[in-house]
Amino acid sequence: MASPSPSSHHLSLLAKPSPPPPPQPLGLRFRFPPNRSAAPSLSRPAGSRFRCSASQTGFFNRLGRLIKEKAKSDVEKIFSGFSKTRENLAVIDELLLYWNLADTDRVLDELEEALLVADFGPRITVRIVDRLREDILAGKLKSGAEIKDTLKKSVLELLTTKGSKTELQLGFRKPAVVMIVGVNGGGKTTSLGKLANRLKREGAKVLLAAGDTFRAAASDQLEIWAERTGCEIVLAEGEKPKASSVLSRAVKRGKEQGFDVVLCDTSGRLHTNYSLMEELVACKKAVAKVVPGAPNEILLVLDGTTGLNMLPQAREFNDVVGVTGYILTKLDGSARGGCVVSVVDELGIPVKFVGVGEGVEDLQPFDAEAFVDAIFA
Ligand SMILES: Nc1nc2c(ncn2[C@@H]2O[C@H](COP(=O)(O)OP(=O)(O)OP(=O)(O)O)[C@@H](O)[C@H]2O)c(=O)[nH]1
Ligand SMILES: [Mg+2]
Repeated sequence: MASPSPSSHHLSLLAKPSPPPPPQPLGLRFRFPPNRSAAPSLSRPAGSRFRCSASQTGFFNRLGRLIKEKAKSDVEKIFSGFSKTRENLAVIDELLLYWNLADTDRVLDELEEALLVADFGPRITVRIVDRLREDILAGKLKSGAEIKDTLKKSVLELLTTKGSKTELQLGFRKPAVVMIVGVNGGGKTTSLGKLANRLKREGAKVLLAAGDTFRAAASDQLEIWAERTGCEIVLAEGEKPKASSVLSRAVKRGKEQGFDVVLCDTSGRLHTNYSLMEELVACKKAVAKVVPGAPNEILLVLDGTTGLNMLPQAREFNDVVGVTGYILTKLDGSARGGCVVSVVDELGIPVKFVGVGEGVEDLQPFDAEAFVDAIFA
């Protein structure tokens, strides 16, 4: 994990107006040296080029933060992405508008149902409703508006106590390696492409690795994303290529050619298929051999339309490979946005991105506050 580096130089790069930064000492510059894309030199002593330096730590911290910061300015996008969940939960406003103490049981029953329909899951729903009931009976909440406020606070608390580290953690060694895993058709390749787009836009040099060696069309799909985002790509070679070899080759190239981030696609697999899950462990080991500490992130893609079915997937993938964050996709088409909360609560793993459409811009860094505002508008 990246250790925090001096904050002054980070702050100057966030999207806030600020005076021009003072000249910085060489070791704290953000840009990599101009020769970073130079051809690999095999004679270079191992480790001399990729050792941890303040500039790399700074770059990756900045990248993670910058992307996260953007989430706050993208609230409108998140709002439109969650429109179905919001419509679904709008019934809560109607309920609370005419709330009075004598009506508490009926209102809380209906509120409970609305949360369950939105896939908050039974455990969380009961916890939220019980807390509201206690506060109402204790006389702490005296109006519908106060009840709604406490409801929002409870959801925010659930998200921030267990899944607060929503920034990408890219470590301090070049290249940072991100593996994208998940079941078939969840949106791995699409999310990888969108993520490449974001990272590239922030100035990172990104390499894509076509680690889905299972489906013939998978590398074509990733090649289209490489073209669309202007990123280079490492493809599988030979007959029956092994995913771990492709990823290992990609990370080696990333290391030799000064890439900042290598994004690794993988085949979709059922979390119940033991041998396919083991293949992921092999992939993980293969990249760690090339860059110690890699992969920095293992992002599990979960399809928002599957609702609570995603919970066993999350548990299994986490047990086998250790998931560092979720990407929740297809929340644009789903009225089940509450699953964001249940999946964070279940394993204490943060949601890092949400997919709210099929376009290149439709991957939003997750921001708990914006999310709560979006679903309980
Ligand atoms: N509406 C919507 N569609 C999405 C989103 N993310 C992905 N999709 C669509 O979901 C479908 C599957 O996406 P892929 O990226 O190919 O999924 P995958 O997990 O890589 O699939 P496999 O490699 O076959 O396991 C595609 O049609 C995508 O356009 C999203 O956030 N919203
Ligand atoms: Mg794919």
